[in-house]
Amino acid sequence: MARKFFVGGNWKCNGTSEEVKKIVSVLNGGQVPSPDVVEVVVSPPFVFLPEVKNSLRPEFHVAAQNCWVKKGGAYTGEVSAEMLHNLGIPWVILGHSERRAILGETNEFVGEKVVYALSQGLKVIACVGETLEQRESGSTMEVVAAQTKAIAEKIKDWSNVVIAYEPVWAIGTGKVASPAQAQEVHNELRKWLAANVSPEVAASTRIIYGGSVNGANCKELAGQPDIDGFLVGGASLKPEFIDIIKSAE
Ligand code: G2H
Repeated sequence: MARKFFVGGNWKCNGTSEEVKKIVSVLNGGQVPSPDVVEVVVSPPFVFLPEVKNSLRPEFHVAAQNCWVKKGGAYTGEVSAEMLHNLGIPWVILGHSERRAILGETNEFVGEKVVYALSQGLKVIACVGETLEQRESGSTMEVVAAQTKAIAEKIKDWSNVVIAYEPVWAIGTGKVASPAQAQEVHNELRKWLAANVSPEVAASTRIIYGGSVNGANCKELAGQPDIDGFLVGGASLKPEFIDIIKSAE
């Protein structure tokens, strides 16, 4: 089954309203492949979501960078999946390694968040990935499989899930995984899905790569058979994000 190329821009905790306007204007003015070829989703901080959603070209969509694990209520500082759905925000990024590492989000907690967000009608970009220490000790696939299993054992329908493989050692470090390194994990992950979920889900689920993707390295990564797109951090704040979207062709 053909998997449509997916390019996500994770703005993380960056931007002022002036900067946001500039980024949106670059995105709106960029010549990019048609939405039949590439799905583009940008993820500003919560406070800018409505503004970006309302000013962005209609074929690009927005994602939140997180949401609460269950129904809203007395959870100070949190934003619920229902609120995002109510505002017409279609996507949410869950399980980013910065949240796993800094805020202590466990595999189980991320799995619960994915289930709840899907149940509220959101589509999910679920992040997985190993640390340098885990890679060097040879446990990359074990770590990635455990992170994916915590989601897989709780959901049945994968049609609204994109998996983002983001090796922690490549995030924001300028040290991108080589196309062969990324392809190897994407392929293993797809085999894991085939064996543990179903061959259909393995064939149809998009597995995108994240970690120091930029305008110069995206084309070769995009050429790998199991790399179905990117989750881009730093470079998604710059005009080169347009070149990354173009790597879909
Ligand atoms: C990985 C990525 C975006 P960057 O976190 O999710 O960020 O491209 O800056 O490494």
